[in-house]
Amino acid sequence: MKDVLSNANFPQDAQGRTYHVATCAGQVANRIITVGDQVRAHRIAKSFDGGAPLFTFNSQRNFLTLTGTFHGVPISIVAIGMGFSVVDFFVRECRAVVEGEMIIVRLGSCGSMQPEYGIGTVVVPKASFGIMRNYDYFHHDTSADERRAGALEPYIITKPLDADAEVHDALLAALEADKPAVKANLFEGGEAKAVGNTVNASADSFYGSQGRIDPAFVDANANLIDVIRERRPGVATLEMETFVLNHLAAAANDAIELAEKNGQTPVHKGKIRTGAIQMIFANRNTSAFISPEECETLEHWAGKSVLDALASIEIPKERLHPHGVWD
Ligand code: R1P
Ligand code: URA
Repeated sequence: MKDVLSNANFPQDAQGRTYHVATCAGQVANRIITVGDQVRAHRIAKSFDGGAPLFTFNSQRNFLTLTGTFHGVPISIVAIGMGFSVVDFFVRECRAVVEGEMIIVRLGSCGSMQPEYGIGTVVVPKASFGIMRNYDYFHHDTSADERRAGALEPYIITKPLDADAEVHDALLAALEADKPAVKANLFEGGEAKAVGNTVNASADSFYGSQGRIDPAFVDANANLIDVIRERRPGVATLEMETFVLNHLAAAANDAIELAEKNGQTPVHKGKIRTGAIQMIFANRNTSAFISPEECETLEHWAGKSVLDALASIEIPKERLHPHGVWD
């Protein structure tokens, strides 16, 4: 690290660059697409006006920010890696440098829990819940009786949190408007299809808390998939970030409402709205996994659709960041 940072509570350098994402005001747009994978980020950025971003920065902590315009509308693509904690870094640090309203859409891969959604299906969830490993269950001080009595369960399953309804509808409409023609040998012999109004589960691991069996570890998850299906009937997809994104948006919006209720000025003058598109890479019903050609087809379709959807959602001028690399 070469920059001098100050403020241990929220470290930033003299230009206002944050510690991990390492961008400052004017480098990140109000509309953001977040992905796990840097290859996907660069692929989507090819659809920016002029075929390239206006601003590119890959931080020392591997958060890649690409900001450009699409049909003249400023949009940032931020590749964050995987898991709950990177979503926290990303949302808080981007919130700190963007004034006004934010619309954040996650474009990620996922596993399918529903037999009718195979490889080639792209899902737009209306809500997401969390699945977390309950570390105390595995602690050596926890008695077998506590485990048997169910006083401690190995996985915590949260209540669902909604995505923004307008963002959901715009994403689904954009996907449906631009469905790709698909070669017969792709997608388990089926077509590329978009499905909306589904429920997602975000887990804190690709492995244990998604019910994958690994004899090298004690995971107590042999029946986890059944438990998830029983507690949250209709759950369609499993991935690792969307729930935390919805949670942090709700926490930010609650902070604004609380400040206003107490007659204070909120730190930021705009709410965070969220949505997600999830591409099925792993079919947990058939055990099929996506091929590189299928992946490229889905990422192209879904990436272009998120750009179309984000550009179509109005943000009033007074709730936009006042200046940026897009001016
Ligand atoms: C696991 O392979 C990763 O893939 C999914 C999960 O949420 C997790 O991040 O999303 P991305 O493809 O966006 O990374
Ligand atoms: N990402 C996940 O988190 N799980 C899957 O099964 C596939 C992609």
